[in-house]
Amino acid sequence: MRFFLFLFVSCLLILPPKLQAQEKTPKVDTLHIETSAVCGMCKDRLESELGYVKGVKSVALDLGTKRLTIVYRARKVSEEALRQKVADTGYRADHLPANPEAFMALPACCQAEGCSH
Ligand SMILES: [Cu+2]
Repeated sequence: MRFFLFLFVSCLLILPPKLQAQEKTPKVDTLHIETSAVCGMCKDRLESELGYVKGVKSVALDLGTKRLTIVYRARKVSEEALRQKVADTGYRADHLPANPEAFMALPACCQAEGCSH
């Protein structure tokens, strides 16, 4: 038990300098995510939901390819967090399946492939 406490305290001591080092190199990255978006409503929904995420600079969904292009600051938000946000909005994000509850909350049209809105 003491050992774990020691580890925990060590982590606290080691982490801050690392975070500071990352802050010195502000970097903007671009991430592409394959989604299961089907229509213009999906596009609006995903773009606005992802737009709220801290660290995200811009979001654009190409409905032709269903690909989401996100420009973001890597030191503020991770790729995993961005994919998770897409999944939590009700859409598949690459290999991450959509959150079932969020998916069921989508309008019926948005749950089906081939929606023509
Ligand atoms: Cu839709």
